[in-house]
Amino acid sequence: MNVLILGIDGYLGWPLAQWLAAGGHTVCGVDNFLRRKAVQEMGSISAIPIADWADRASAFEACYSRPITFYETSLLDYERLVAILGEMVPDAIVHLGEIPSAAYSMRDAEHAALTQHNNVIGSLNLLWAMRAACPDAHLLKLGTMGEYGTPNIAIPEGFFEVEYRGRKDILPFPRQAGSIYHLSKVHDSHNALFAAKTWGLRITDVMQGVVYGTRTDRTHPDERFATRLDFDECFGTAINRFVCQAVIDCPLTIYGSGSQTRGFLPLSDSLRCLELALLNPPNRGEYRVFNQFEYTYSISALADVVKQEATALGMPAQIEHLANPRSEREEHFYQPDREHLVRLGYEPHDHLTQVVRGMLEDVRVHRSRIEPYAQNMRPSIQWS
Ligand code: USQ
Repeated sequence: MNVLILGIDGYLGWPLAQWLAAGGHTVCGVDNFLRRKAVQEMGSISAIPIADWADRASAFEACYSRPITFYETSLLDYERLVAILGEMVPDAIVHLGEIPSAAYSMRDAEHAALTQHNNVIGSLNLLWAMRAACPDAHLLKLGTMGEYGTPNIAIPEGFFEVEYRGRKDILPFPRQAGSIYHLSKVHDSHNALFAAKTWGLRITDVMQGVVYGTRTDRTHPDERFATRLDFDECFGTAINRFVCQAVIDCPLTIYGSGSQTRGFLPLSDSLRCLELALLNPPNRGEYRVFNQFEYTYSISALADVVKQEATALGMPAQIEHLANPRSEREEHFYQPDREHLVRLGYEPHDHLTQVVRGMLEDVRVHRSRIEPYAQNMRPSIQWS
């Protein structure tokens, strides 16, 4: 399969390129290096050193005996996007090319507008470009579990049956996003559903939980294949931050009570599920939604696992409850479905302890690299 990865230089994009190449697929990619620039803007770095694109591309060519076609462009450049799709004629496009941070989008008006403009208009351009250049391709687009928020009922996969005033229908499940970033994903989902219905595009919208991890089952040992691991308050996610905090002996920063619960999944599972979705494309005109996570955990439970594993490795970690900088429910019901990927062959196993231990081992060799950035562990962006 010929797969175009948008956002190929990112946390998920780079290991996905390796995963798919190792699985025999042809991979090409687009990126504008916005993630590298945004982490720099936060005054931070990746805990694990990452190679620049030229080195990544030469490592890829040496390992898989074929070059990787790459275009440096933003999805905001519509004409360029149409030209790339026309040239590549991909069987599938994996869309990871968005700003992924809730906190970044809540910094100020400028970052809120930047996030929504980049994400919503970039994705809208992609839908129009696919219509023009490759209407038969499968769009595998990364949404987020955070689109649903935390309703007081179970969360289905995208759609649910409603009975209202004596009539029934199957309707999109309400989206109640908790940040300007998560709202950008909601807007994307609406546009994608419209494009499938109106232009006959085939689209899978993956509502992904929080991904954690440093390696995958298919990560090549050459360090140029390493993916980034962020720990700053915007681009570091909960477990990734906790691991980096434990390594530099900084208290694990639980926001509020830590009872807030989310779906989490290791990096390997994320990529395995994306490949499963690619191998089982939807029909023309079909817009389907997959909820994607391994298990749900409270933030406190995750911090306890990181603390326990770090202590076992000789890094006695402390936990600190900070005033929650976010507006989010801490005590809430949370019961999302995730059957669609299981039906395609995904087998969730509880890998949390094992993966956290591997992360601690991978990160601790970079302790002195992270230490000068310890101030990035404390949150400063207030939601309200
Ligand atoms: N949290 C802490 N301490 C921290 C960091 C986070 O307690 O140091 C808490 C937050 O308050 C929140 C939970 O952990 O309740 C998750 O926060 P997060 O920063 O790990 O993840 P989030 O902001 O939700 O966003 C991340 C990715 C985003 C993806 C989303 C999936 O950045 O791209 O869409 O996870 S989900 O959370 O399912 O919406």
